[in-house]
Amino acid sequence: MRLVLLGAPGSGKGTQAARLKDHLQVPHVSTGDLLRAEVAAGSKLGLAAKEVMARGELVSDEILLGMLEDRFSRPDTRGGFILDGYPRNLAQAAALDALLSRIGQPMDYAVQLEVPTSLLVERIAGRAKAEGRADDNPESVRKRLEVYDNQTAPVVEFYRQHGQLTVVDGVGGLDEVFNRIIEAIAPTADVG
Ligand code: B4P
Repeated sequence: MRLVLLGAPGSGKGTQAARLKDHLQVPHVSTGDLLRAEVAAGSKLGLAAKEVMARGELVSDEILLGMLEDRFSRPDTRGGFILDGYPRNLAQAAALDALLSRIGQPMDYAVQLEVPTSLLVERIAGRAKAEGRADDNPESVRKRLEVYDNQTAPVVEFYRQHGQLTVVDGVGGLDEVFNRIIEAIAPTADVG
């Protein structure tokens, strides 16, 4: 199963990807997590990404594609994956499509988690208190939501046009949303 989770910041992509990974027995590939690991390690890439992320802006497409190619070259993704955080603009969507065709692993599903903005802000504020992530402050959150509307929302149309999109209501408890996703991908959920 090859699945990409789409949705605004705070829509539950990372949260649901962690659960789907256990259920579908495929790795969770989160570009946010990969970038935060680079920042924590103090690598050259991490140094380049740190300030950009803290401001709530997008890290360069070039860095992201290189990181993703590297991740997909590891054997654990051969049986499928759950991608979270990528693509975030149309150029990334096209690059991903080309990469997956090249490695013979076309996407099965793009799942869009729909959550109203007021709830997104509330959830991220909750995480800010619990985890203190550098980009969860009000100014960066405002920027992240703006970037989502301007650059990432068109990606949803990209997958709709490719016949891969399924929209899921992301409002509700963690299990409730999880069960909706499983139902939406049910026809191939046992493919592995
Ligand atoms: P990400 O790490 O992808 O962060 P995010 O979009 O904010 O979503 P996340 O997955 O963490 O949160 P979730 O919705 O699960 O990106 C961070 C930054 O990295 C970007 O701003 C950018 O700078 C950079 N970046 C990453 N990918 C990039 C790319 N492709 N190109 C360029 N730059 C890139 O959860 C949020 C909160 O809601 C959590 O506290 C969770 O517990 C809570 N929650 C989730 N589901 C809930 C539910 N059903 N009910 C109640 N609370 C819930």
